[in-house]
Amino acid sequence: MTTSSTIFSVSGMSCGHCVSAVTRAVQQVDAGASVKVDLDKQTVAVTSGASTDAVKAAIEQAGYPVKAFA
Ligand SMILES: [Cu+2]
Repeated sequence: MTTSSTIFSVSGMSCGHCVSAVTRAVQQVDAGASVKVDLDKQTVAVTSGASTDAVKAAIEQAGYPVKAFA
């Protein structure tokens, strides 16, 4: 499986609960995903074999709108 790294700009993350909610959501798509949340920058850096669209959908379903990704 090829992995790629994507940085998502995500709205509404404010505390450790948000960090674990977003991390859990991404890891439901890919249990082996690396997820790094930066609350100051409001970004989520994901290294995963799952598609960008699938990860974006998972973050949004957890309740955090994705504004952009690159
Ligand atoms: Cu929170």
